[in-house]
Amino acid sequence: VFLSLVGLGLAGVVAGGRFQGWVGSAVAPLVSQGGGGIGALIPGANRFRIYTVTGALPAIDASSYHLEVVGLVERPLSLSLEQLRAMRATHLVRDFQCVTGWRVPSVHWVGVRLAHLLDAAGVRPGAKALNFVSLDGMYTESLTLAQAALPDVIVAYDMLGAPLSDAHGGPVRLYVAPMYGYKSCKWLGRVEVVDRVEPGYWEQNGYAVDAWVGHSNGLSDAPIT
Ligand SMILES: Nc1nc2c(c(=O)[nH]1)N[C@H]1C(S)=C(S)[C@@H](COP(=O)(O)O)O[C@H]1N2
Ligand SMILES: [Mo]
Repeated sequence: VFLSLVGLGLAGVVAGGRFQGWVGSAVAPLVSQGGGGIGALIPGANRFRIYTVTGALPAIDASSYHLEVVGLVERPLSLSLEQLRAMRATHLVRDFQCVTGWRVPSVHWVGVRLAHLLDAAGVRPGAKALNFVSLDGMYTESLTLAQAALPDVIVAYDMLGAPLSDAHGGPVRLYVAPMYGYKSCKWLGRVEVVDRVEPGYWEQNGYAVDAWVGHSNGLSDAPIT
């Protein structure tokens, strides 16, 4: 299982890579960032690997940013960062796990529950799922409406005690706490309410659409790093 996941990952990165030198960085992450604690002293442990399938890190202007919530809704939303920050905040502290095995313990996130945004927009009859579209122009993700209603699925604007950095998908990314990292779409620009699940970027490259940590992608609950 491990080898096939690695194979899939590399194939996906190569297929998504457009820039010279990017293939070389597929095995090593683009950047590693300290998650704090003892792991910060051990190379490769307790660190985020910064991922981007385009080979570039978008820098999105927070002052003109808007999150669109569109599709099968009564009231399409276009929310500035200020408006998002004015909504009721949800704080989460969870381990962050990539399906390839790295894990960062006890990461603090702040954002707005996706369920809250969907209530504000008013989901129309016939809606079944959500598409998440990244402002990087390439990455997409999906959730069923039932998954999106979970209390630990948020549209995040703070992470690690600070506004989300460009590298981590700022100013706003999705954070799906109960699922592997690939569900947590960075540089989130648009949420589309749709009538069926459309598999996202990595799901078209072989990963499970239902990405529950410990119960998907052939993995068990045991720590893998
Ligand atoms: N837009 C975008 N979102 C993305 C990715 C990506 O390449 N592009 N990678 C995903 C994967 S596989 C993981 S594990 C996490 C990594 O988050 P980080 O780059 O903040 O460490 O982002 C997810 N969201
Ligand atoms: Mo990942």
